Amino acid sequence: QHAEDDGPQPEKHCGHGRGGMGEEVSRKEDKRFITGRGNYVDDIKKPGMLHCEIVRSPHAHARVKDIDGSRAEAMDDVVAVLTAEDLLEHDLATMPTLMDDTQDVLVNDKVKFQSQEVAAVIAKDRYAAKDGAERVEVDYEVLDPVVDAADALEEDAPLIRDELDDQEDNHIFDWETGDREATEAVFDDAAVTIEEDMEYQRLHPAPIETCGAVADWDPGMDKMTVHMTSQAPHAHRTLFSQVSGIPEHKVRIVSPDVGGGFGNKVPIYPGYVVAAAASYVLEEPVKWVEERSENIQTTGFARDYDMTGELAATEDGEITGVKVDVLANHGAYNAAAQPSKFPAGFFNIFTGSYDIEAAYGSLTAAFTNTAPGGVAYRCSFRVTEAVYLIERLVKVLADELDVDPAEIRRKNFIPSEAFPYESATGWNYDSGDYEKALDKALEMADYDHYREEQQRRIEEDADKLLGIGISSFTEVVGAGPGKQCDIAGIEMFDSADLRVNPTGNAVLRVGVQTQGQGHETTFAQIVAEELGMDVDSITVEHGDTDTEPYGLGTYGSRSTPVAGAAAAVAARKVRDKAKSIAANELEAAEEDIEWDRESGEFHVAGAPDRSITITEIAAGAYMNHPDSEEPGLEATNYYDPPEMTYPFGSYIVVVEVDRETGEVDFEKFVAVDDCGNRINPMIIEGQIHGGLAQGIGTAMMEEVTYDDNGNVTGGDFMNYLLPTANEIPNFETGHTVTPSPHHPIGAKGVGESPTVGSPPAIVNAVTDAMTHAGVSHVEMPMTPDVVWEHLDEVGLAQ
Ligand code: MCN
Ligand code: CUN
Repeated sequence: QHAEDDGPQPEKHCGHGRGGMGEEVSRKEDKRFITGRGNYVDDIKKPGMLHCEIVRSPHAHARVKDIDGSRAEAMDDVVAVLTAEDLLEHDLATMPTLMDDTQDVLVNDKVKFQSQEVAAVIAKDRYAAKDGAERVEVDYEVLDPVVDAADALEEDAPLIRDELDDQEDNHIFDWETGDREATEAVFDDAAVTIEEDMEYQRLHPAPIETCGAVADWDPGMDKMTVHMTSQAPHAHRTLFSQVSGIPEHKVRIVSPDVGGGFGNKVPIYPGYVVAAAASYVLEEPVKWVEERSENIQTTGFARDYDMTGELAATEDGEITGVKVDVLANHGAYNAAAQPSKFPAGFFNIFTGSYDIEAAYGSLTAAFTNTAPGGVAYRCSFRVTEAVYLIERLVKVLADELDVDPAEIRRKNFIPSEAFPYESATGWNYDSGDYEKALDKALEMADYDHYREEQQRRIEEDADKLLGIGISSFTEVVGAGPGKQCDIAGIEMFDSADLRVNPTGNAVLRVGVQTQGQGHETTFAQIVAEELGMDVDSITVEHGDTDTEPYGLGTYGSRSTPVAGAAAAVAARKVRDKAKSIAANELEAAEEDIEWDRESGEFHVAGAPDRSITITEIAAGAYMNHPDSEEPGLEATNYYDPPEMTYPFGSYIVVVEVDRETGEVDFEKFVAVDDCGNRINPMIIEGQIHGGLAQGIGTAMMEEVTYDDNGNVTGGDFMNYLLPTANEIPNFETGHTVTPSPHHPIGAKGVGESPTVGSPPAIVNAVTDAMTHAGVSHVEMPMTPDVVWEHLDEVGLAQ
C-alpha cells in the first residue's frame, strides 16, 4: 500500500525553498479568484441555454390535488412546465438519498416540508422562469404538520411517510453503541455522577455560493454533461447514471470552482435532477441555480440532535463511564450524507480525548415535516455533536467536583504513550499528545491570570463577569478504510494521477474536489516535496470526471488523509522510475542511485557531484528512455487508508458577560491545533480562522427555526444570522505536531477541527461566567436574551 519512505520529520521539513512540505506557499488559485476570473456554475453560459425555476410548496404538509401550469405555459418565454407526471415517464420522479431512502424529485402526491419541489418552469431567461413559476397554480389539501422530533414520535402524530408500506409511525431507526451492561455497572458503582440535557440546534452550512447545475444533453453524442456544485463529482456521476439509466461513460460531471461547500454539496438535490431531465426532454442546456432562501430552506441542514449525557466518576475526578441518549430530527427523508454503515455518523467517538473504561450510547431518529439532511457543516460526520457533548459534560463534572476544568482534563486524557489506543466504542486512535496541546493553550491564554481576574470580578460584584472555557477535542477524519466506509456501496478510497511532462513540469489529477480549501496549492506542495520539483511547475486538476481518476470527493476532512496520501504515493512511484532513468543517464547501476530530499536531486552513491534533476530525468523519460522501462513518466495511486487519522487540539476562550444586557464579548480566543505534519501552515491557519468564525456563529447566532405550522422562520439571512467581521475576535493560533504513524507524509486532516472544537469552548466560557451562581448549561445559540434569562434566574442580572 505505501511506498517505503522515511518521510519528512516533524518540524524539520522546510520545503527546501521549492515550496514543499511546511512552506507558506501563497495560494495558486487566488490569482483567478481575486481578479474576478473564478469559474462558478452560474458563470457557465451555453448557446441556447434555458433556465429552470422551481415551484415550491408554501405548506409543510399537504396533499397536492392538482397542478395547473397552463397560465405559465401561455407565457411567451416559457418553454415548459414540468411536474412529477412528466418525470414519471422517464422514471425520474424519485431519487435515492445517500442513506437509501427515496425522495421525490418533484412532489408526486404529498408535500412533506415547506418549500419542497412541486413543479419546474423552464424558460428562455431567468426572469421569465420566475414569472412563470408564480403563475403555476397548485391546489393543496393542507394537512397538520409536525416539526419537532419528540412530537413526531407521539402516538397521535400525523404520519409523514404514508407512501411507505412498512411505515406506521415517524420512527426511522434506533441505533446503539458501546457496552450497556458494563456502563450501567460503572454508573452503579460511581462515587459521583452528573447529567446534562443539551440541544445541538439545527444549523445550515450556508456556503456563499448556493447549489446549482447546468445540464447539457447532447443527442448527437448521447452524452449528458452536468456542471454542478459538487463536493463529490465521481460519486455523483455513478448515482446520476444509476438514476437516469444513462451509461456512466456517457455522463460527465464537472464541478468547476465551488464557492464553499461545508458539507452542503455532498447530497444530490432535486434541482440537479430536474435540470438534467429538462435538458434531456428539451434537448437544450438547462441551468438551475438556487436563491439563498431556497438553499437554507431545502438543502442539507446540519445537527438537530437533542442529547442527554451522563458521566460517572470517582471522588477525585477520574471519569469511569459515559452514557448518552439522543433524539435525532432527520427531516422528511433520511438523507444524511455520511458513510452508509454509520447511521449516526461518527457520533460514537463521544468518549473524546479521555481514557474512559465504559461507554454506551443510544439514539432514535425521527421523520418530521422539515427539510431533510442531518450531516453537513464542517462536522466530520457528527463529531461536532460528540465533541460538544463530552466537552460540556467534562465542564459540568469539574464544577460538580469543584476542580479546575483544565486539571480534570489532564487527569483523564489518554496518555501519549497509550497510542495506538482503542476507545470503549471501538475507535483506533492513531496518535496524540493531548497534554502538550493543552499546556501550550493554557500558557498562550494566560490562564492563571484570567482565573484570578474572574475571582476578583465576582468579589467586587463587577458589572461584567468573566468566563473561561476549554475544549480539548479529538477528531476522526479521513474515511475509509473502504471496507468500513462507503457511499452508496462505493468504497471510500481516493486517488491521484501524476504525469510529468518532457519539459519537466507536471499535472496532478486528484479524485477530491476543493471548495476553497486550497488543494491546487497544497497538493502541488506534496509533489514538490516528494520529487524535488518547484511547486510552480505542478498544476493540480480536479472536478472533471472525464479526466480525473475516480475518487470519493472532499468532505469529512478526508482530502489530505486519503487523496494527499495518494498524491505522495504516486509521486514516490514516479521517483522510483526516475531512479531507473537517472541510472541510464548517469551510466550507473540503478541500485547506486540515491535521491536527496534536501537538494531534490538524484546522484550516484558516494559521488554527489554526479547528479541529475527531475527536469533532466523527465527529458530522459521521453527522449532517451532506458530499454528496461516504458517511455514516459507517470504514476497513479488509488489509496485505501489503513485507518482514519485523529487530529486534536485545545481551545481556550475567555468571555466577558454583561450583566445588564446579556451580551457576550470575546476577551481572548486561543486555538492550538495538531494535524500531524503540516503541508502549508498559512492555509491551515486560514482553515482554522474560518472554522472558528463558524464555531462562533454556531454558539452565538445560527439556527434554522420553524413555527408550529412548519413555516421556516429562520430561512434567510435576515433570520439565519451568520457572523461577520464585527462579531469575530482576534484569534491566537498555535500548534503542536504529532504525525500520523500510518499516513505516508504523517499528515492528518484539519478542515473541520475548528468548527468541531470551538462551540463547546465558547459555551463552557459563557456558562463559566455564571457557574458560581449555579448555572450549569446555556443552550445555543447564546443570543443576549438567552444569556440574560440565565443571569436573571440566578440573580446576577442588573
Ligand atoms: N492541510 C495542510 N496540512 C495538513 C492538513 C491539511 O496543509 N496536515 C491543508 C490541506 O492540504 C488543504 C486544507 O488544509 O488544503 C484542508 O485539508 P483537509 O483537512 O484535508 O480537508 P479537506 O481538504 O478534505 O476539506 C474538507 C473540509 C470540510 S469537510 C469542510 S466541511 C470544509 C473545510 O474543509 N469546507 C470548506 N474547509 C473549508 N474551507 C473552505 N474555504 N471552504 C469550504 O467549503
Ligand atoms: Cu460534515 S461537512 Mo464537510 O464533511 O463536507
